[in-house]
Amino acid sequence: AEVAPGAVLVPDWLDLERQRELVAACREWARPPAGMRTVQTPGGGVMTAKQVCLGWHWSPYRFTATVEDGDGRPVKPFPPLLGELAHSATEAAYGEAEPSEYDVALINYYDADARMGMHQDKDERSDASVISLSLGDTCVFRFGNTESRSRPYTDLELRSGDLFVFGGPSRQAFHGVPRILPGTAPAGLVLTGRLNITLRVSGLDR
Ligand code: MD5
Ligand code: FE
Repeated sequence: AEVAPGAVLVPDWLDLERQRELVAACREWARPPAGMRTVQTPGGGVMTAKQVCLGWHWSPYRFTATVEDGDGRPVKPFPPLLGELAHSATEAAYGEAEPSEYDVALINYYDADARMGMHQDKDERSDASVISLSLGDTCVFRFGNTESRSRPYTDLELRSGDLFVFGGPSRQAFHGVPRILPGTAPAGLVLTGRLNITLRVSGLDR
C-alpha cells in the first residue's frame, strides 16, 4: 500500500521462518567485536534504541569504516544476503528493483521503553530508497512531512514481518518511533522487544 508518494508498506512480507532466520542473524551481528552499542548524540543525549551497523558504521552524523564511538574495531561486512533482500524488497514495493548496490545495514533494537525522535536520514550520499524490516514487537511508527518534525504526520503500526520502503519524495520525510507495544511479537519468534533492519546505499567507496 502506498502511504505517501514513494512510501510503500508491504504488510507481512517476511514469513515467520524468514523472520526467525533474521532474528538469529541479528543476534550474531550484535556480538562483539563491533557489536551492538549505545549511541551518544553530540548534544549530550543518549539514544534509547541500541544499534549495530554492517558495511559502514554510522555514528552521528557520518559513516566510518571502524566503530569510532565504540571499540574501534572494523565494522562487520555487509552480507550479500542483505543485498539480495534489498533488491527483492524494492521489487516487491515498486515492481522494479533499485539499481544501486546496497552496502549499509543499520540494525536498531528497541526494548519496551525505547523510542526514536523525529528526524530525517540525510547522511547517505545517495537518493536510493531506504528499506525497513520490522521484527518482534509492534511499534507505532510516525511518518511525517519533509518540512519539519511537527504535524502533519500519520501514525501507523509496524508489525513483525512488515516491509516499508521509503523512496522518492518520502526519502526525506521526518519520521520516528514514538512507542513500542510490548508483548506483541508473534509466538514462535524468540524476541523480547523490536528489531528494525534498515538497508541503505551509502554512496561511499570502500
Ligand atoms: C526504525 N529507523 O524503525 C526506523 C526505520 C533510523 C530509523 O529511522 O534512522 O535508523 S527507517 C525509517 C525511514 C527511513 C528513511 C525515510 C523514512 C523512514 N521516511 O521517510 O519516513 O528503527
Ligand atoms: Fe531514520
